[in-house]
This record gives sequence, structure tokens and C-alpha cells, in this order.
Amino acid sequence: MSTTQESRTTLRIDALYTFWHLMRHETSSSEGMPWDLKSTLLAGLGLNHLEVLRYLKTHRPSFEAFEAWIAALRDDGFAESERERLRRALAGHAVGSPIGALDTVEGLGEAELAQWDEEGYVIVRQAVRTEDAEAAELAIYEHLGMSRDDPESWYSKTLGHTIWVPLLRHPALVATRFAPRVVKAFAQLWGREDLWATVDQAGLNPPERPGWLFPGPKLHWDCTLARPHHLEIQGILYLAETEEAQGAFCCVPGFHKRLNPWLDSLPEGVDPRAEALRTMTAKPIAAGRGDLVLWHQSLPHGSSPNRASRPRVVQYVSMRPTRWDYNPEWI
Ligand SMILES: O=C(O)CCC(=O)C(=O)O
Repeated sequence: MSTTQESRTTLRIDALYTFWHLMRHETSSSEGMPWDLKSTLLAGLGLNHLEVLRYLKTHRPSFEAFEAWIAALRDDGFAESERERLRRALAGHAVGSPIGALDTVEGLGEAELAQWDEEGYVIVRQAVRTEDAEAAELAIYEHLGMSRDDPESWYSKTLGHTIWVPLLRHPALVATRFAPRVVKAFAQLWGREDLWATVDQAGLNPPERPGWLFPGPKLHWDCTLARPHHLEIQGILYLAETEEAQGAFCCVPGFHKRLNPWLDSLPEGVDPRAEALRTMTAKPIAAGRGDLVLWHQSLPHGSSPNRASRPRVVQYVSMRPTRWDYNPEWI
């Protein structure tokens, strides 16, 4: 970065300028900046990937305008210590967990770690305190202009026909995203603490009724199926009690160990994603308010129709280290 650019940079994160420059020139490959560093940059800035791409594409801002947009989004207070942690990580220095020492935080026990290994998913019980989960649940209803106790309000069309809720930085959702037991569980499963929380959305899946049928997501993978496959951990935090029939998260337990032989067994020309949807049965995972379900990205997974009487209200949560192994080929 030249001196002129540096002096114009208010956040003083060089990689942000590089990222803006690459996006401006529509360099979509990992040329110039590998995917894991882009992801760390955006997570460290507290930004959602899609919101950034949409903003850059729609507004084609100058770098100054881009930084001003970020500063306005982060008016929740983007501490200098947070920015320094990001600068250090991007420069290749070791950094600790986003919330400091985790030694005294209760982690996953032996049985839970064994389940993760065997089945590729685990439920972190009471990952978030009940009252914090409920505060996040109520923030979602409020954001949507709905009332938890008024079924008619659950079907207002503000979002269109979807279960996704683009509420990204409400303080109640930031608190749950960085809850100590959430961070600790990710640190145990990754085996490291230099973690960055992706800024994911929330979700509200109301009971089906005529005119409102479950829109998906049905069984899928979010990752490439190209080999070699790598670890990534996805997560869903239940903000209210969720029964199996209440639109629970579903997955195919243990499939992270079977993905390779299964791919080998497919006849030439068969689309694995369509085949999984056609042939596999997923297990619904019921859990309580404040419980976090984590799963290995190699498990086919999806949501399910809500046949109960109350909405399923969730927050999507994930953490990745500064750098991780990934396969850039998409199939
Ligand atoms: O909402 C759910 O239960 C499924 C979430 C999902 O499919 C995903 O995060 O990729």
C-alpha cells in the first residue's frame, strides 16, 4: 500500500484496501488474496460476506466511502484492541481467542467429543444462558415486527417466503455469538483458539399452514465435494425449545466418514447433490433453548417442515481459524 493510501485508511487494515481493490476489479478467484484470509478479514471486521459483496457491487464505492460504510455499520463500537488483533492475525502473528483465556470455561466432555468424532455432530448443551437465548429470540421477533404470542403475526410477508432473517449485529445476537461456551466448543473441535466468528443471519421457521409451506433449505452441502475434503464446522443455536417436528435441524450422522466411499460408488454422470436429496434420510435434532448444534461440513444437512405449534427460532453460528486448509475447486 502506498503512503497516500495508508494516510487515507482510517481503520489501518492494509488487507482491507487490497480486498476493496480486488473486488473493484472483479477479481473473484483467490488471486491476490486467498479465500481464508478474505473470510478472516470480513469476520474480523464484523461483516457478513454477502452484505459486503452486495454493497460493493451496487455502489462501487471509493475506498474512503467503503471505510465510512463499515464504520457506520460498526457504530456498536469497534474497539482498537479488536482491530489490532485482526491486524496481527492478518500479518501472520499468533493471536488468542476472541474473548481471551478459555481455560476456566466448561468445554465439551469426553462423550461429546466421541460423538463428534463418530457422528460428525454434537449438541453443546446450554452453550448460551437461557436468558441470553431468550433475549436474542425476542430481538428477532421485534426486528420482524412479530409477536411471539400472536400466530397471525408469524406470517407477515416482510421477508418473502424464507426462513432466513438478516439480523446480523443486534447486541443480543452478538452476545450469543461470542458466548464463552460457544467459543470454547469451536476451539476444542478446531484444536486452536485463533478463531473468527462469521457474521451469520438468524432464522424463523413458523408452523406450516395453507399458504405457507416450508421453503427449504432441504438436504444439501454448503461445501465443495471435490477431494480432499477438509474440516469446517457449521452451527445452529436454538433460541427456543425445538422439538423434532418443529422444523428441527436435520443431518445424516456419520456421513463425514462415508462421503469418500459413497462418492466412489456413484455411477458416472450422477449428480451427488441430487442423489443425496433423493436417497438419504436425515435425522432431526431436537434440543433446548440455548443449545448449540455443531456439525462437520461433510454431513448432508438441512432444515425441515415445522409441524408443531410454535416457530423455530435460531441463530446460525460458525467460527474458523485465521488460516485453514480448504479446497478451492467447487464441485
Ligand atoms: O436451518 C437449518 O436447520 C439448516 C441450516 C442449513 O442448512 C445451513 O446452515 O446450511
